[in-house]
Amino acid sequence: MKTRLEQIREKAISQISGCDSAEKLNEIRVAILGKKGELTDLLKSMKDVAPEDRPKVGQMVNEARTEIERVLEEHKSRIERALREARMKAEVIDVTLPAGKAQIGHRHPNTIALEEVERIFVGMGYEVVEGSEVEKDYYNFEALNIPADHPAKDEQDTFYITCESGDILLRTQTSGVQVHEMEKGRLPIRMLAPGRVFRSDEVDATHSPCFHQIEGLVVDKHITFADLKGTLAEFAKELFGRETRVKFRPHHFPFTEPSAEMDVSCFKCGGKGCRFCKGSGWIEILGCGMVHPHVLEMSGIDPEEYTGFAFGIGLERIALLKYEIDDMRLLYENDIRFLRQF
Ligand code: 2NL
Repeated sequence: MKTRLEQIREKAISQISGCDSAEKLNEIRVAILGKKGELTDLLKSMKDVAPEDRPKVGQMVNEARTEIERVLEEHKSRIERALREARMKAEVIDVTLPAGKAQIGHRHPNTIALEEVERIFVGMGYEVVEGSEVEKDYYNFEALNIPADHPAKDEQDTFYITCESGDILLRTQTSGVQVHEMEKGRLPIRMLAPGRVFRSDEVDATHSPCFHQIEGLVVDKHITFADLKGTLAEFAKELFGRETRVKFRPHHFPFTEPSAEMDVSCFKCGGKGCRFCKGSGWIEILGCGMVHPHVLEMSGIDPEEYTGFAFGIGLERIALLKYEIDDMRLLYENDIRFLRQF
């Protein structure tokens, strides 16, 4: 029995020291110390030992067990230490390596143009107000004197949102923001309403189903068409250069009366006519007019006491013109190589 014990002990120690993984170490432990292990088997043969020798033999088995457990434990920590060291070696960070170049973004031409327009009007005392891109039919059309049979209301042109009431849409202009402002009844108003607008258009060089508009509104006592002309002429000079001249052509919008479109003298050729202005010397930049009395009235403002002017500018159009970009699609691709040029 003593010899057998000695054999088990020696075999165990040699197996353990030759082992290189925690899993194998556990297998060895089960094979020797487990329920069906060799040492456990040996204990079961105690019945064959003479009763007077049993305490001595029992002690020997226990000592062997304790030693094997100690060797197992020691070897386990050795394996763990080796693993940890190998991992640390692999993970070493070379702090002297040059840093990778971080890709930084760039402001979008739309953003640059918008901030420029906002700067000019804020300088004249206007407040910038942002509203909701989802609007009720009333605020987008009806309150603006756009009749129910107006072609703009056609489902071909406007994105309607399917819902029970059927009167929710994606705004086609930012005018709703100004209607909400007029309804609050805090007068006078001098405001700018920039934002995304939506129309059911196919994408091409000059169209997109989602683009940006900047609308302006002034409502006060004694506002005349002269105020509109002076304000927008000053805006054009600030945006395109002091030498810029403006020209107003009669136009029609349902929400203004009278209405006009404003052209600026071509900032490439100074008005002589070139490829940029298609030979005319003039470039169209916005639509404007005196707020229709009916529009004021619907929002609770007395048109006998108050008058106003309003205008709408296509932001993409300004960005394309100012930065001489010939295709609107470039503005939506966000290619950093393109954006970095402005
Ligand atoms: C254009 C024309 C325009 C307005 C927008 C407006 C808003 C209210 C009342 C009256 Cl609340 N008018 N907005 C007025 C004239 C023209 O936009 O061609 N935009 C790109």
